[in-house]
Order: sequence, then structure tokens, then C-alpha cells
Amino acid sequence: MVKWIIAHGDSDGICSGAVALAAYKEAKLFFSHPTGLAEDIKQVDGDVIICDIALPARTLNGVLEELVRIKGSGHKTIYIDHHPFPPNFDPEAFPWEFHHSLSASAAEQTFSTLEDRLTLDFSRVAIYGAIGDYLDRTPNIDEWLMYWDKRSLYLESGLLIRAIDSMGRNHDLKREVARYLANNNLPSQDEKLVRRAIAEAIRDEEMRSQVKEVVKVVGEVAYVLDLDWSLSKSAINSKALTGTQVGIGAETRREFIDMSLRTHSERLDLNRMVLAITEKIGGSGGGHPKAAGARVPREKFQLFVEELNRLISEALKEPTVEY
Ligand SMILES: [Mn+2]
Repeated sequence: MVKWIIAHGDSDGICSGAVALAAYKEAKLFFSHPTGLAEDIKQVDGDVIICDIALPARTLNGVLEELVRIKGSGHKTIYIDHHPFPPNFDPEAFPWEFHHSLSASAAEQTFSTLEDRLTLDFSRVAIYGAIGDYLDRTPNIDEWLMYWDKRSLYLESGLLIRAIDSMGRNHDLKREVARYLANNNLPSQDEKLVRRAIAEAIRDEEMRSQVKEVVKVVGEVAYVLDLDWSLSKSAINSKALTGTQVGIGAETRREFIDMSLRTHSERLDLNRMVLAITEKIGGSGGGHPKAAGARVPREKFQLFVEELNRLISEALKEPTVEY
């Protein structure tokens, strides 16, 4: 019997956690993230499901040691994720139940994995999570959508995702949301959640017009620095409002600059670009082809933007295959 569920704290992670909770009502749900995972799973003393947490490059051994410990005490781990593997990871050598796809959200994979224990009702929670990660156009989701009216699901997922955006790192609130969804309740039925979502939507619109005023463009890269808004939303809006290929939302954190990067382009791989640039100029980063994060020394940020623009021009110059 699964006793622990550990999930990422974004909308896909929370929906994955909710689906797992619906399947294992007695389990305890905790939130973690790649860099904290090795430390956080030390408390696990039973069967565990881990959802939507990228295997970390730097603390990979710490995570694997803990999974060996869990196995040694007679318990199982189900690891469900959709982030690219770190370069030092060998999936063949991973001796636990492992569900991994780059093209399906963690929420979708969690529902597929635990489907036998769930009714089709919970497929909508998986769909909210998939929308949260922009991964709702998959064969499974197309099939599950036949059970629903898509238009209602957009309302529910919109409310849920905006409300989660407003919660920051408040894990207690997020746990409450996951429990609420696991009990087959709708976001629109919870007045507090709806109010949060609306307030967030109003702030989004205000911040969007601020992005218009302060956004800077370097070739195909648009960025905003220290806007005091969600980095991912800053990235998306910088890109969208300037018609560039890549947007960056960045903020100064002491001697570093943290950032979120987004692109809509099928021809760019931000994960690889960020790894290549930080390898060269210092810092760290990674993520998905279309959505990545990075941290660089403060004085290297301009150089980072210029290097990124150079890699983008190179990638766009390469001829694409015509069919
Ligand atoms: Mn995810």
C-alpha cells in the first residue's frame, strides 16, 4: 500500500499528486523539487510514488542511495516523470518502477499508471495538469476528452492553474487543493479558489502592460529583469508581446540572476542551449526544449543573453527537412 506521495509544487505536480491521492486515499502528500529531493525522501518509510520531479544531475547519487535504502527495507518506489534525464543518469540501471515520457505530462502518466484503481472521473484532473504543462495534445488525452465537454474543462483548469499560481510556496494550501481534487470536487465549486484565480487574472493583465513598457530585445531574445512577477509569465509575455523566438523572465538574487526561458519554436531546444551556455560562462540550468530555467552570475547575464541569441540564429539557419 502506498504510504507516501511526493510531487512537484506546480500545477502538473499538484494534479499528479491529486490523482495519486485519489488512488491511495490514506497516503501522505508532500511537495519537493529536484535539488531538495535527495534530502526530502530521507523521511520515507513505506511504499512511495514520486511525481513530476526531474532527477537532479548534482545530487543524483543522493537520490539513488535513498531509493536503494527504501528498496532494502522492503518497500517499492514508483517514479513518474517527464523531464529530460541528467547526463550522468542511466535509465537501464534504474531498478525501480519507472514511468517516463518526454511528451506526456506527469499528471497524464500518473493517471495511466494508476488507472486500475481509479474511475474515468479522475481523468479530468490529469487533463488539468497536462494543460498546466502545455502537454494536453496527446493520444491519451484526446481519448479521455471524449468523456468530457472540453469547454467546461478549460474553465476548470484555468481557474485551478491561476489559483495555484497565486499560492507561491505555500505547501499547506497546495496540499489542501490536491486533497480537494482527489475527492472529485470541481475548482469552480470552491469560492475561495475562484476568488484567488480571479485576483491572479487581474494582476496578470496589469503586469502584462508593464512588460510592454520595460521589455528589452536582443535579436530574437526578449527579456524583463526584476519586474516582481512570476518568471515564467514574464518570459511568456516578453516573447509574445515582441514577436521574438525566446522570452526570459529574470530576477536578481544576491550575486546571481535566476531566470525562466520560454519558446514556442519547434526548432529550438532551450534545455540544450542553457546547458551549453552555462557550461561555457558559468552558472547552471536546464529543463525542457520549450521551457527551461537558469542561474548565472550577475555580471554574466548580458553575455548569457547574447550567447543565447547567437545559438538561436545558428539553429534557425540550419535547413529544416521538408516533407
Ligand atoms: Mn510537469
